[in-house]
Amino acid sequence: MKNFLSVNDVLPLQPALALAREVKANPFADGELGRNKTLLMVFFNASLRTRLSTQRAALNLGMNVIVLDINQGAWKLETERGVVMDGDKPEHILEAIPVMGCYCDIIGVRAFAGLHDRDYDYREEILNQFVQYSGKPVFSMEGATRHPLQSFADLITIEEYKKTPKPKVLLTWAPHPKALPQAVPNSFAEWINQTDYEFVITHPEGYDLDPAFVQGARVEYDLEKAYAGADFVYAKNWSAYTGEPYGKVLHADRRWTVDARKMSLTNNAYFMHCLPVRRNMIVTDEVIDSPASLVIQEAANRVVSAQTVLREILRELA
Ligand code: AN0
Ligand code: CP
Repeated sequence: MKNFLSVNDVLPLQPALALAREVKANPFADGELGRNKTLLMVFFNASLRTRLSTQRAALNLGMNVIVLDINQGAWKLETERGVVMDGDKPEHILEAIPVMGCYCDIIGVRAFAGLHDRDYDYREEILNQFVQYSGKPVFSMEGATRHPLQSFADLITIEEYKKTPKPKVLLTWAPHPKALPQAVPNSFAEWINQTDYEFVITHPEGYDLDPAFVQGARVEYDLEKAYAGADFVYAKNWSAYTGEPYGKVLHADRRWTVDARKMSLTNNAYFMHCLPVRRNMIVTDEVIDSPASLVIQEAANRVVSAQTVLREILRELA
């Protein structure tokens, strides 16, 4: 694997899931693979899980790790081309990226959608410039439009807990007070669309996702029908993608909060969320505190997805 930016970099899925099982069963088997190799993790945005799990994965592989938080202690970076740099940003990404590439063997990048300009976000400008100018393999730690390490961990978790070969997986929008990117639901849809599960997406009118990610999935606006018989309920908030205004909160209707009543319509479904989660907005305490909740197991599997990806990139470097 050269870069890891979307599900397309790990297809076909079954062998990738088998590798993940191997990594999980024997996390220290490749403790020499990363010797004298350095991972640089670059964060344009905050993180708890991605930061710790990816670092842990690299340590399991014997790598050295450097972490750079762009907004804490680094120069502010200009990302637009052709601008007169007379503002508050002293360095351009065009120098900063190749310089970062000089100090490491693999680069992980977190650069969320700005949610101001849909075309700019959906071009994945920042991640793609790292691919183009760093000279090193690059993996996404959540870009503007996808969060593939999360989706890979989600799929590993569903595979571990599914009780039938083709479970019904429901992706539901849920309310949140602030505008959030579409990266997690886009990516989740993109990965689940590669499986033979029954996949249903539900959201209020106006919150449609990019059809490129929804593909053939059934979109169900009726909550009762959407939840009926589900084996997994995957909740996430996202801001508006279609129409105007892009990247805005249209409403935060708490009828969409995942609660025990809706969960009772399911086939004893497990509850999933990538975290961080706002309790009693996205999901009630009762549901997230119940044995049906897999949120901690999902987070634990972030080490597995990151280690599987790093291992495959390191193998190609060796
Ligand atoms: C981010 C998002 O919704 O994309 C990160 C999730 C992993 N969430 C928040 O900013 C709360
Ligand atoms: N799920 C996830 O990526 O969490 P962080 O934003 O804390 O890394």
